[in-house]
Amino acid sequence: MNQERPVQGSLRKAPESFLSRDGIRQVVAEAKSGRRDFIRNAFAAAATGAAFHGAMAESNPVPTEGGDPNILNLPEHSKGLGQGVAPDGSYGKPSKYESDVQRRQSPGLTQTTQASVSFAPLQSLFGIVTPSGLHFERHHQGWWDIDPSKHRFMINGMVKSPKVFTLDEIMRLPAVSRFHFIECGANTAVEWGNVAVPTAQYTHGMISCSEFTGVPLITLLEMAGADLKNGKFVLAEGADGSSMTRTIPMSLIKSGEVFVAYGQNGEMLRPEQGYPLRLIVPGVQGVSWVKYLRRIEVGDKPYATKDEAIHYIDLQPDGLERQYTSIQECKSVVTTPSGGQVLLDKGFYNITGLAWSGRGKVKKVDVSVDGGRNWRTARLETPVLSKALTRFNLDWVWDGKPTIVQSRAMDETGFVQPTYKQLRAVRGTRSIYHNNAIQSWLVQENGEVKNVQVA
Ligand SMILES: Nc1nc2c(c(=O)[nH]1)N[C@H]1C(S)=C(S)[C@@H](COP(=O)(O)O)O[C@H]1N2
Ligand SMILES: [Mo]
Repeated sequence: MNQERPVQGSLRKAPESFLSRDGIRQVVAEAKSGRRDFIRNAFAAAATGAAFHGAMAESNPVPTEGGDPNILNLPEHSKGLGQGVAPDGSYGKPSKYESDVQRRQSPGLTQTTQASVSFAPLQSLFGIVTPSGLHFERHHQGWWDIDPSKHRFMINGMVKSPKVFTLDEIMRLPAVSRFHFIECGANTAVEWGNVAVPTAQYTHGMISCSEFTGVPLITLLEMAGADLKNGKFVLAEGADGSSMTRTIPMSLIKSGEVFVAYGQNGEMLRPEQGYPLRLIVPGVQGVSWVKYLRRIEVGDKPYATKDEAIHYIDLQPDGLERQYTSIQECKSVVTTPSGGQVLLDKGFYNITGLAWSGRGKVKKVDVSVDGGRNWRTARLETPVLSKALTRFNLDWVWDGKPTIVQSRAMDETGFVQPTYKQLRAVRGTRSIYHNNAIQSWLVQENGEVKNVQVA
């Protein structure tokens, strides 16, 4: 009896091979030939009295006589000497067996010579922190690795004395470290038009969550003697060629939430994320988190820059545009099971996913496994932090029949994530930004999971 367990990792990885029809067929065929043995083994185990309860018994790996070589034979790594420490001066990397967990460009977007968006592999991640090397990227004019010794940060406008800081000067100041998500306003944009990109990476992968470290902007403004009474807005400007300039309301800065970060997950920011300085604007869409931050100007009105007047506006059903829509509303997505993954058999599965809100903490996540007719409340894993990703989990026994899996988040303000029907009733169909509708994954009878839209 062949005891090889096929397609390990099919649940969480949604490998790229799954994106082609042939790839999916091959994987499913392999899975099925494995599944027959698997079911036979389960029966054998039951007959010999192996103790498993209820649905768990059906889907748990069950060792039997006949023998899995991977348990019977002592592997090389249990017999010999392992490798020494990593080469001196080296930086650690993931296992080679995880090499398909990568940022990727979306098949739903036009491919350009200099790609400007890469998506984080949400379906392969655990917990709430995005590993820095898998953080999504959005560059309007390419990224740079800027020499920190030459980088300068200036505060001017309605201030007593304009001030220029070096990185060292900023790093001497009182620091904060906080976990926050950053979501591009265009995350999930292609789904407005009912373009079904295949995986959670492409539907929702323009979000990431890190522990950022830096100095509250209010501290720096006070040092420059900013007019905090008449100064109602600031302009944040980046040092790359995109002339990225965004208006941030002073109210957010006075709350102490906005900070100038140099740290990301315990080390310096990655170049792709704005090394050596970026603005952190919790809850607000990614575009306002200006990277390569070089200037803050204090002013008394919004600046209506190109990235506020022409881009990042939403065309409404009445023909008018919404402007300055900056908060990322409450949203969630199931990451397993999700598009491109394959369930190998009916039985027990841990449903897991991510929820977030730009207005505070996630209060509750409900999950439906019948296309939205019935909902069960998922477990929120701690920590549940304000304006950070929140992980949810829920027990599920799949009966092997086609079904639709969805999640619906609610935040501490009582806002409930809308269905597509509810969202389109308000926003129409011609928006690009701020799609926070409920995502639906169709689990087919053969175990393949597909992206579908439910009205
Ligand atoms: N200087 C600068 N800041 C920028 C951008 C940019 O192109 N240049 N892109 C913005 C956009 S649209 C988003 S969504 C986020 C992306 O951040 P990330 O690349 O770290 O994921 O950065 C924002 N800040
Ligand atoms: Mo963005």
